[in-house]
Amino acid sequence: DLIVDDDRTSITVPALKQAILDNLFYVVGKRAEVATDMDHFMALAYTVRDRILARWLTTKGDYVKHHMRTVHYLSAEFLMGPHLANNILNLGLQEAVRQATSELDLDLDLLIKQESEPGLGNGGLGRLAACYLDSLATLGVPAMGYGIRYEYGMFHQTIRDGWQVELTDYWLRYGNPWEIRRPQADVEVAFGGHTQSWRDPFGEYKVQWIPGEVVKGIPYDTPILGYRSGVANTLRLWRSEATESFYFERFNSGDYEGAVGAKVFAENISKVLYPNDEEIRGKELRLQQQYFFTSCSLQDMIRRHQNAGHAIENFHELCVVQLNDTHPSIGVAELMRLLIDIHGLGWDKAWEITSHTFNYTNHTLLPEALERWPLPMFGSLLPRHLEIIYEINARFLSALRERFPNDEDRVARMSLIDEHGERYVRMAHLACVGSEHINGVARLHTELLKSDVLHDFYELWPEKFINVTNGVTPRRWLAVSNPEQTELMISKIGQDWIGDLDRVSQLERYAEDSAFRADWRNVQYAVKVRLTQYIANTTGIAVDPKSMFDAQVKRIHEYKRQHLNLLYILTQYQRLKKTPGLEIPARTFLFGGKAAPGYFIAKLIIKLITSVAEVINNDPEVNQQLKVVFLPDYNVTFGQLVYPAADLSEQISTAGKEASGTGNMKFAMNGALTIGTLDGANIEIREAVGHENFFLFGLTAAEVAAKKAAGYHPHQIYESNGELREVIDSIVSGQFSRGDRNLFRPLVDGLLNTDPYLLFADYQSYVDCQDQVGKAYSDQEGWSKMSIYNAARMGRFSSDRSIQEYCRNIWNITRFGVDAPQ
Ligand code: DL6
Repeated sequence: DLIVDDDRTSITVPALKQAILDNLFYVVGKRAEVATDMDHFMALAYTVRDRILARWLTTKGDYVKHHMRTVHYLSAEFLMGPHLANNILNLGLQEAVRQATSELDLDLDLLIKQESEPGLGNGGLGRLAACYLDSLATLGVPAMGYGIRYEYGMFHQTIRDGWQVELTDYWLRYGNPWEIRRPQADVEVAFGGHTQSWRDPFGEYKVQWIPGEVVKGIPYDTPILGYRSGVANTLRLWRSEATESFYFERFNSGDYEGAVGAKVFAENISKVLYPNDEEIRGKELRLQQQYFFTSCSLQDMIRRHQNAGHAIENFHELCVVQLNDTHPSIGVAELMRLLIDIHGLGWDKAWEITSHTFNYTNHTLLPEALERWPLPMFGSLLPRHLEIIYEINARFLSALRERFPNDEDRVARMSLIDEHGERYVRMAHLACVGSEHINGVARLHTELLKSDVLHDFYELWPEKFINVTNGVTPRRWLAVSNPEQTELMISKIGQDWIGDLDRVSQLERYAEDSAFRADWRNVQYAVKVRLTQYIANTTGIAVDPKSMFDAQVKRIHEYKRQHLNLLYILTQYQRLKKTPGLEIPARTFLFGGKAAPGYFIAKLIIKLITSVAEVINNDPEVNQQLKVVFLPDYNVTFGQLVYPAADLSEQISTAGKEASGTGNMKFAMNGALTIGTLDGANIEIREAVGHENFFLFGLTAAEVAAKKAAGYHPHQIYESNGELREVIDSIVSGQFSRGDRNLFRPLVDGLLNTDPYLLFADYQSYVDCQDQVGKAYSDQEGWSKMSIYNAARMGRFSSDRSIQEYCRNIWNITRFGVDAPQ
């Protein structure tokens, strides 16, 4: 069912073998006798890419030929993960490639491990973008991803003396076999300087921007192959470079420092990803990055639109833009500038196009994550855009005053400019005003946007607000990462579910089949053995694959409450010390995640996890029943090992804080049970898998708000709860810090005094629930049933479903697919 393009890209085993050898010689430039594993990886990657190219070029041609309305997903982050295994799966070449490599005496799994992952994202938001690209291509939606080709991606994390230490991630060291540089499609982006205005001979007001600096954006394209759809869309990432003219002008006039400075300015823009997931304050380079990739992308879209023979006036009919959070929201002002200053349209027509082009996804409820830029910085970097924003604001506020007369408080709250004290440009407001639709990423999150964070905008434009609950791709997160479970599932229900996860429900009936449950457990055990070996190799810690694997992997953040998990571990530790031989099922607590480099408390949480691990793992009185492991450098590659191996998934954020979560979906799809709060998508997961198959605890979002409003006193809880008090006292006593009573004081004092994320309020409920989990795990038959029900009922959480909703409810895309052969 796959195309054979020609002899060069045939998919027979002999052709694949020949191609690997040819690529090794002609592209990598090595003979097999001296080639390293990395060389062989490269040769194989080129072999796979060769087989994607025909699909890629055909897809592009078809979109143009059929004038298809196309989605442009603008995101400052794409956390793609390694491509090789995923591309092999999506091409349907798993068996052929395994056979070909084995006949060449190559270990395919070893080659797959050579690929350094493009870690061009922090966490949830960037990984969601990657899942969505996979689904867009799988469903044949005309789409393109646009972002930044950071030279240094997310930092590597090592642990020294229990603390996080950051190392740079030069992911391009050995080259990137998937991308193609397209210098002929470069664009120029301006910064700084000033504007000039005049009236033309017809009395029209005209503005020209005289920039201070101009840089060049060079696109690097990566094909994104759909799962057996025959479609390959494009991820276009921009690299910033100096423009020769700017550089040479200064050079020729003898201004060597200026010339070098211009080059440094240009190249710095795409140099490094900011490693903060929720808060970036006032960093000018970050604003430069945002404007750089957004401007490159919009100019590119306009050029392609016009090259295909379409009029600029129809731009919004064929081009739709999704803003992945506010990071590209400067695009609203930029499209206005391009349409008016460059393409000569009037304001009203330009606004009609712009406001029908953009849509905005919000990804966070944390107030500190709502982006705003200090007005002086914004104005000096983007003087023309500030003028345009003032004009958008003036028109918006006058319409607002008409609708809500005598309500200046509302006007001040909704203005695009924050005028309380220092002045700021509010990027979320710009996104709301300039977008046709605004969406949250889980039902509760969208409701909280409407009732709280964006309430004024909801009152003004209720029809703009839509919910699209997140989803994840079952290709990477099940078929690629859990081949053992995948094979067992295929043996019972075939493989259609990989492309249509709703069909996984056929697995339900096997939950009551004891032979199947035994197979399910055997598979789970094999997967845990794999992780056990990895843990031993990376940390030297021996864990028992028969113990319950209880995992919390995600960014380290107070609202995600890794330290609540620790409070339970310490509670169990105290109990075991008091009552040796206490009957509890053996548990291995697995943690993984990075802290933002400047977030001290998050780093202290890592230090506490590693310190508790050291004490517990070395205490022979407890270490048969408890083990604690912090796995360094959590990333996509490592996620692929952890999600399949977990028995229990920790989704324990304070209700009302986690927008959706997507790790919660990856775990449950792989058969883990969840212990969680009613937060983000947990609520919908619990509904889907059944309340009886989910361990629920904690306050609801409404109860959290009410408790805070009524005055919350964590110290009283500490006083009245004996087990909690003992745990807190043990941390303060220096038991986990070699006698140092001060080390963890900032963390503990924060909990005792304010506890903004209500750990103490949820402590007892969490402990009781965890005790229930322990009991449930002792009944292995019952646990397996619940595990199978979880896996079988996760169809809704495929990113394919999310993308179908975006197409229907937001993008108005009805034509899918291309002429390309499958
Ligand atoms: O929507 C994807 C993902 C959600 O699942 C998480 O709940 C949310 O925390 C995350 N947000 C970010 C940071 N974003 N900003 N701004 O990654 O988005």
